[in-house]
Amino acid sequence: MQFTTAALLTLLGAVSAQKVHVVSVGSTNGTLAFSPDSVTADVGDMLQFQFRGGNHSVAQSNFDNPCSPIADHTNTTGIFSGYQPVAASQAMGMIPTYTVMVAAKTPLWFYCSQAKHCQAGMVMVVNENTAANSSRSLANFKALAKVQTANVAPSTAAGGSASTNTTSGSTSGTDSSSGSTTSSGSDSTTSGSAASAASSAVATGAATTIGVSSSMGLLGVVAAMLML
Ligand SMILES: [Cu+2]
Repeated sequence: MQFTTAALLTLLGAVSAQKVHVVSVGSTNGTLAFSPDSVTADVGDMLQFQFRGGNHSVAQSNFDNPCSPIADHTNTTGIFSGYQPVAASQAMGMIPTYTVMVAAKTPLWFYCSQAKHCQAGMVMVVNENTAANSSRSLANFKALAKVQTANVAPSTAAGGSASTNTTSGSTSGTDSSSGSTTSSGSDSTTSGSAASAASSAVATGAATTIGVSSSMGLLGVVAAMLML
């Protein structure tokens, strides 16, 4: 028991600076939105997308080409969660999650590639920086998304792969923490793919620090299931 506690404290201490920002994707009553749709994250922080209803995805675009994979317009591969049908997981008492690590302070633009969800406003930004460029706001991104004729999904297997880490944490209070997640890393510039759904995690709620080790690239990726 004492050994277990000491080991846990060591683990938590090692990652205490890393925050996890939880973003809900969709909802049980069909909302076409990311919530929150604007996140400020530091380098090394994690974004955990929790799929709450429907069948959505998280894909990366650039500002100028909403609803279209960033790889179609730049040399960046971008992230893509694939489609995450929540009902299939609910039967097991779990929800899908998709976690990426932020490795740059520059703005990151995301959209849902399902149907016309992007046009409907299912988009978000990480590290919006209107101080650097006032026109590159989330509001303008939404307006631009609204008039796109197509909503294009990235091809599924984007990015490279790296080592697999398994980490674990514990639950306390209303904070969330992960049970065990399997992560697949990524290559250099903003890439990675969610390979497989992995095992359990516990609890819901606010962003917190959890024991996610990372020898990942610019945007490392973790695919996991979260218990309801
Ligand atoms: Cu969607």
